[in-house]
Amino acid sequence: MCGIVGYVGPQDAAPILLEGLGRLEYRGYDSAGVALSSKGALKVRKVSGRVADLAAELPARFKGSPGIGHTRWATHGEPNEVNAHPQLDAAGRIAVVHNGIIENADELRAKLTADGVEFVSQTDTEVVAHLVAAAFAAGAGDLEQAVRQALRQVVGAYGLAVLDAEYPDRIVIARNGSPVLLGVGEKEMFVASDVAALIGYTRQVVYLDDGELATITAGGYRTYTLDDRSTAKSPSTIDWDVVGAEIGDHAHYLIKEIQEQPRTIERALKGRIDERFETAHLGGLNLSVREAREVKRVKILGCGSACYAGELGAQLIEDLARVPASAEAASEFRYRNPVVEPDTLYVAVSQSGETIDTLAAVQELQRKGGRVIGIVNVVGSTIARQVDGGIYLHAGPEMSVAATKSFTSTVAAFALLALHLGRMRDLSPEQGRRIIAGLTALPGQITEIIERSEMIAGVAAEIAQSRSVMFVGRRRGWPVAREGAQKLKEISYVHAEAYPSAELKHGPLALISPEMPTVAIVPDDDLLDKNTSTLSEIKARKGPVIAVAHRELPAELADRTLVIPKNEPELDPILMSIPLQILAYHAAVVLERDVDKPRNLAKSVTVE
Ligand code: HGA
Repeated sequence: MCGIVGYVGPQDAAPILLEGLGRLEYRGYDSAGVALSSKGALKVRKVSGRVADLAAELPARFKGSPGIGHTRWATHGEPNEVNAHPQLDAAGRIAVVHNGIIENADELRAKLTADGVEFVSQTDTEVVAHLVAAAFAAGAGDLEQAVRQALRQVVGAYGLAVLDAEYPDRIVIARNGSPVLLGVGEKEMFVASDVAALIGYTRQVVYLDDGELATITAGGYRTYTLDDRSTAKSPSTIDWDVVGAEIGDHAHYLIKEIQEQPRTIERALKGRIDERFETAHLGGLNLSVREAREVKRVKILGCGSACYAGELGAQLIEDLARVPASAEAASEFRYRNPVVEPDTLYVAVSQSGETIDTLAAVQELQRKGGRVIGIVNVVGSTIARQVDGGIYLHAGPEMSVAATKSFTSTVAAFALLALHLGRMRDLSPEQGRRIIAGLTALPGQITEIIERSEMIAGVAAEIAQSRSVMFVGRRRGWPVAREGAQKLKEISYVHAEAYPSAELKHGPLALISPEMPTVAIVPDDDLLDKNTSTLSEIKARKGPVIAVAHRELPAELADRTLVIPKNEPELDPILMSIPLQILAYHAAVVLERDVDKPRNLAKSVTVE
């Protein structure tokens, strides 16, 4: 969600801030703003709208350094220019950009108002600017002390950056629950809420931890805590595939990321297949063979597509390792006082590694002594650092809000984990070889599906005209159906529902009519007869059927079949989800939606 960028150094900050904010656009936002320090005063510009609108607003003389910038995804107060960040104190001396939510903002606002402060915005963020000013009024000796005093009164989540006209050499940054990191340059320093903003500037970053603050100046940085204890931190180098973040000649990031999947699956598998012992080698799990053998249960947590990928992961683990496994929405898990068992392995799934609900679930688990591993794409992200071990997807930056390559890579990572756990239990070498052969066949088969995009686009144009679409699947097809429905609704805004096929007649069959098409996942497996019965039931109610299947289905069962190549039954879901991504993409294009930045959504959900 919303983004923060900051710069201090010899260059003019504005172009750097605008470029950084542009790189964070994919996260979703509704307004943008920047503040610069110039000749002892602050210059501020904000717009309700896009970063390009902000750039167009800036006069040529809008120059200075240091500077801070923000893209806002409103939580408190409607998205408009006044509520956009930076938020200022009454004197216009202090500017604050903030991601997160100040939970006691009302209380603080009331207290400040009683002291005579007049608020101009409806945001929770504005209280921080006034609190910093109040700390100075109460005698704080420097900006760091004022920010620390202010934040000691704040309850809630924040990643924030503070600029003070009286301290034109620095920016003070703080983190509690919402990511911020520092970028280390040559005689210049950056701050960002997401490494994407720093592409092209530096690969040296310092991640702040919760409860930590930092001061950056052109000459370097210092990190410390709220009670001013120093926390020495050295930079790490980000492994960021710059090319991966560029849109190239694709119309949208989404289609680029769909088409990248042969390569991203290859990268997820690279160096992890052990042909000699027919198993997977996962160096980052930090789990000895003995510990892995003692795992009695696996519980997977994620939100949205990460949760659906987790449902497929649970089936893979049960199938291959015969260890009971289940997946649950992290956003629910964290609030239900879960029973945490020592012999359960918990797996947190998050593309960004910043999903606040998943992070909170991880922290709750660790507080109760649970062992958690992560399946994460963004290296060095908060969840990646918080967990006890894990598997990186290495899928490269996923810029489009809707998950595509991260979904399939997550399932591939689960297949490796399941193979690893399976081969140290009862999965035979022959079965291990079968799965390895299946995994290595995936990239070529994905390419074959992508080559059929034109036919899928034709079906998408029909689907786009529907008000509502049903997705059904059984067993492994069920999470595929859920993810397919999710993709369609999030990017095309066509209503979609997913049901386990056998549940249709327990209710939703009442919806089936010639106006409501059904997308059915129909793999050529032992449940084929059951699945074809479901199709007959739908066709008997004159519901149009689009099947995703291994061979063309007869007209009495399906109006259209999206034929995909056959892999191993356990791995088929990876292939079956790809035509559904392509279907959703083309439906969204036909409907002229903002494909990469669907309304109301954000890429990494860092607020509750
Ligand atoms: N609560 C602040 C910041 C919003 C945010 O973090 N969005 O992701 C506001 O509403 O301005």
